[in-house]
Amino acid sequence: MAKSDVDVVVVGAGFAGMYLLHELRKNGFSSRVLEAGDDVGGTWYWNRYPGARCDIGTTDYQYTWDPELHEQWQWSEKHAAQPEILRYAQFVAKKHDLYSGIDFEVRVEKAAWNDETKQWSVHTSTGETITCRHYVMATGCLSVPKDPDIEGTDRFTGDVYVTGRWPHEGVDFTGKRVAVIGTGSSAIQSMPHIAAQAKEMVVFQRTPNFSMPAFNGPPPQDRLDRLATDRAAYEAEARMSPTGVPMPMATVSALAVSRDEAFAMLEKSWQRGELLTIGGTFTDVGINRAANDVVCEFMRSKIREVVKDPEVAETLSPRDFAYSTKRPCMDTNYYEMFNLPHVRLVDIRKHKIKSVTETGIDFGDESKEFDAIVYATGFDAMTGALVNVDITGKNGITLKKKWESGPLTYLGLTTVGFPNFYMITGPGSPSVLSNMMVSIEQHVEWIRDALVDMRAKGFDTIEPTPEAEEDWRVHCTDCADITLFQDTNSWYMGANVPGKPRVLFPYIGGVGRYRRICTEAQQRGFLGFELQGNGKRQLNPGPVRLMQPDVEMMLDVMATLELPPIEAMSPAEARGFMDASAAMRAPGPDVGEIVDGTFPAAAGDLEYRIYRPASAGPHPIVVYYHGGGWVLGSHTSDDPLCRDLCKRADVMIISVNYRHAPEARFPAAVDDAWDALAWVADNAEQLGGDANRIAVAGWSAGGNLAAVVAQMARDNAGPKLRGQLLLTPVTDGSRQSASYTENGEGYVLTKNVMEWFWNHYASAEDRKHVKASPLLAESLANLPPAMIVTGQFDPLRDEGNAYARALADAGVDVKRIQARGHIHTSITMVDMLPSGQSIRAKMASGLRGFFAD
Ligand code: N01
Repeated sequence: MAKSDVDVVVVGAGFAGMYLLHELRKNGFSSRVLEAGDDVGGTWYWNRYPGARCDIGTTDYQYTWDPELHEQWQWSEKHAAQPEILRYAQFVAKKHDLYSGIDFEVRVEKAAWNDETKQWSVHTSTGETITCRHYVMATGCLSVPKDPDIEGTDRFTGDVYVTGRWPHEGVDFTGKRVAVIGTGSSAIQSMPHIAAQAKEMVVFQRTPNFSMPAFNGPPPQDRLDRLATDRAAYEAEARMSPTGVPMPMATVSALAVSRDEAFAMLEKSWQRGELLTIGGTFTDVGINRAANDVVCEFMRSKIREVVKDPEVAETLSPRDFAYSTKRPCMDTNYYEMFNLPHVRLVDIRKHKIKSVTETGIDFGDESKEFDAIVYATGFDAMTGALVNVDITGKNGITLKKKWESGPLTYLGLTTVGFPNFYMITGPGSPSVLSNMMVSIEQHVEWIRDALVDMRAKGFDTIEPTPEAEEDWRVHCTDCADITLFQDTNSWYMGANVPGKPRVLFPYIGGVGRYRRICTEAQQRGFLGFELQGNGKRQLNPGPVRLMQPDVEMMLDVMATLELPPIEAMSPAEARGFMDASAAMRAPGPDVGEIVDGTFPAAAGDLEYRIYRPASAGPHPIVVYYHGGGWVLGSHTSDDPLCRDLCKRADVMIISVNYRHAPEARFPAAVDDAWDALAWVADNAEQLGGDANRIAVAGWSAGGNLAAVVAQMARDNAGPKLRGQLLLTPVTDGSRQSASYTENGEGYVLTKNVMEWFWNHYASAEDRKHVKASPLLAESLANLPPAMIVTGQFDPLRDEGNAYARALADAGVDVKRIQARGHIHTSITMVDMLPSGQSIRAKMASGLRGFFAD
């Protein structure tokens, strides 16, 4: 007789529930696993439609936790078919005696948290109530078929099939007239098999999908070789990769090569017959629509190569969404099938389905009879299975109610108000955007480790903090915002179910990054969680330090390059290194005109570069000072940023050079910066600008100079400045603030590099001078309006913020932008890091604001 009070209840006996059961037993937790089906296998138990296969190869879609399995189980193909995957699940369940721990044909109907006993009560379809300390939903992301949402479906008297609930005994369509509704993965895999039997098949397509041939056969030799040589290394790479499948990292933009070259590269990816290779061919398929269009065009050319009727080929060609923002499909003979005389494609955008009738389907101006209708209309994905169970947390709040406007989770694993409640591959985790096996194992292990740790420390409950949940929501949104997903109506966005909130349900920051964040949360004393038990309470609200995904990706790439530290170089070497780096960056947008020249400064002529907008002048003028720690850079070194600001703000940017340290130490740069401003003010009209609308701007050391000359202009009674835009400025060289400790290593501008800059520029005494450390000025009153941008992971963050606060205290109009998840250099990386765009848009709007009369 099974126990009705256990440590853990797990819902679902797919790959997640099975592995969790194994780990719970191994670690001495009592458990009940409840499964609605009559066998293990989860998605592979339910989805038995003909042709069902896993799109992730067998080299990657298998458990890694039992090394013996690799000897004991041999996959027959590159992409395993559903019966083989189900047999594998059964094999593992038998091998590890998992069947004895699972109750089959039991549905969980209700689960409620009792805050007095600190337990969950789980009510099942058999009338049993089970109490448990921890409650885990391992119910899968695509397990609840969605309502087809078509008029008259219940009227049809012929045979009806749903791909996600296929009869176990199979279906014989021989001699039948069959309608298939939907053209997602399930339809694309099953239709060639149905067509092979049917007398006639009509495909009702609402949105065409991208599909590529699976080229099924033996597993790829290169992957087999890697596994044979060093399985552990292969698996470790998978766990830290973006998708959970080891793949070479793309290094080139789709826009950086000719169309022919791009197509040749895509052809190579195509020939591999792997789901993720096409999208991974270039660096920017997921984030840049023009780059994505190259892939779309390639995919459409493939359809035209196979489908003989050009009109049918065009109908099958996706035109209105970016590649991979709807799940791409893998097929065997899908497009070839449309060349068969008994297969017909109906575009229901043109010939709308009016109704299903007793005998068939009325669409367009036709009424057609069928013997069978197959609904391949998809799932209420990610949240369907979770909110279908009546789950009530603290204070009587149900999960369904809490998630009315979209799922809120911390790490996609837990949610506020629901203590000791866990989701495996829940919304807000990589889940469906990853190799599910890798993600399942990671979640199971995270939950196992949490339970073991809590038990060891005597805690009974764990619940995320509202701050952590909000941080995670913001981070997920940041990640989604730089991709193309949000423009597409897909089930990833909840768009396939009427009334579902429109958000990107899975986490798109990547499997490896996600794992690092989850591990860090656990290792740093359950960061973002509150734990209680035995009269003890541990609250560690955060902060959860989350970097913009593209910034982190860039840091990852830089880490692989093992670049020499700047502070180990001579200034000449460092300048050469910076010039070489600058040559590899994206150029930035076109502007109306670029003019180079020189201006007279006290110590001789210095160069400037003018960026003029395409619009008619005279334009407001921004005198811009480049970054580079007073040691590196020139009037052209921030070229992409200057172009971007010129274009966005419709202002003239005059980037001026100044003498550099150590050849010319403090205050040479300040003197030159001042001379430049004075010269621009005197010559504004000749330069084509508006003498009454001048502002200063600068980045880093240039921000320092801009702040200093703004003070000098105030003290010298002119030139009159309309504003100062300071991007991650140096404002105080006299001491190092806390952000030096937090961000002193690993974010490009390090504590050591900054010290190297200062040492070249100014003596310890000079650093305290107000012209080196503008924050130390006696008064900051009467300075021009300021916009100050600081990066969360910048050592200079605190001194930038301190300057903003001090200006505001002195009555100056200050706008502060705290660039979440950014480092010192990332905001200037125009056309390389999309997450900087919104910050630069705000900077441009700040500039416009300075000049608005
Ligand atoms: O479901 P889908 P699926 N009238 O939502 C159409 C995974 N999977 O079961 O796009 C007419 O993709 C709908 O049209 P539209 C995989 O992640 C994996 O095929 O909404 N048509 C769409 O064409 C996959 O993405 C594997 O305009 C209607 C189709 O039905 C996910 O499961 C295999 C309609 C639904 O496509 C879901 O795939 C299979 C209506 N009222 C699935 N309602 C492998 O790994 C919906 N549609 C191999």
